[in-house]
Amino acid sequence: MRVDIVTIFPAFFDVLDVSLIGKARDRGILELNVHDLRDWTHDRHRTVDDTPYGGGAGMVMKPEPWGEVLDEILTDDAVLIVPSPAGERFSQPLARELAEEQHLVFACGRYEGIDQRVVDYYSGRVRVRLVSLGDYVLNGGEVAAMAVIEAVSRLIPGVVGNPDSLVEESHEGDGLLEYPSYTKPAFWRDLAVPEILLSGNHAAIAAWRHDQQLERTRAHRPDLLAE
Ligand code: 6GU
Repeated sequence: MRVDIVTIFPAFFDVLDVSLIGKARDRGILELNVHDLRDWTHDRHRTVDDTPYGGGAGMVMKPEPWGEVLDEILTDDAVLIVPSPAGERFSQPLARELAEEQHLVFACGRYEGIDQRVVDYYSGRVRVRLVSLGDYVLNGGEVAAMAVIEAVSRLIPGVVGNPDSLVEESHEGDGLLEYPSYTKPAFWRDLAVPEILLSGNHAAIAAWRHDQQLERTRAHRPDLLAE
């Protein structure tokens, strides 16, 4: 998969050199390019924003630099992802959908967003998705893009070492939250590992884990049970 990110803060994405994503890049499974939007400006101050038509607080990102960089980067088969609190909610099903794509382009806006005509223009040329992480406000699209990139790239075959670790997770399979996990030592600070996990009774362990999933989901995410 090819991923391009356009941002005025390229340094946000330095961390994509490490961990599983870094390894996937080294192994050629993932091609990741970060572009500084200011490289597509032409004025002395490398201006990317201006005041909003109609008035109001904050600044809006100008369309021209976006047009220049996206004309250069977008391929016909690309999906343009615009992180925005006004977008559809990001989810595991959307991550699975995006993991099938050949080319993702992230347009990370700052301030009060990007001039709407950028989305309108490219909607006529490629598939465009406005994507939100959830119902809270971030300063810009960078952290959201990072979350989407991590959720998507770990679903690409070969990125996560053991594919079994992808199926028993929260938001996969049965739609319940994950059960709690324990490892050695059997006692830590007077806290014991639940005895059932030491029993060797695999059916009883599976039943206990399912019970824990239900209890956790009821406590933290009753909305998932209603579905
Ligand atoms: Cl994608 N962007 C911003 N600025 N804030 C958000 C978000 C995105 N998702 C949740 N909050």
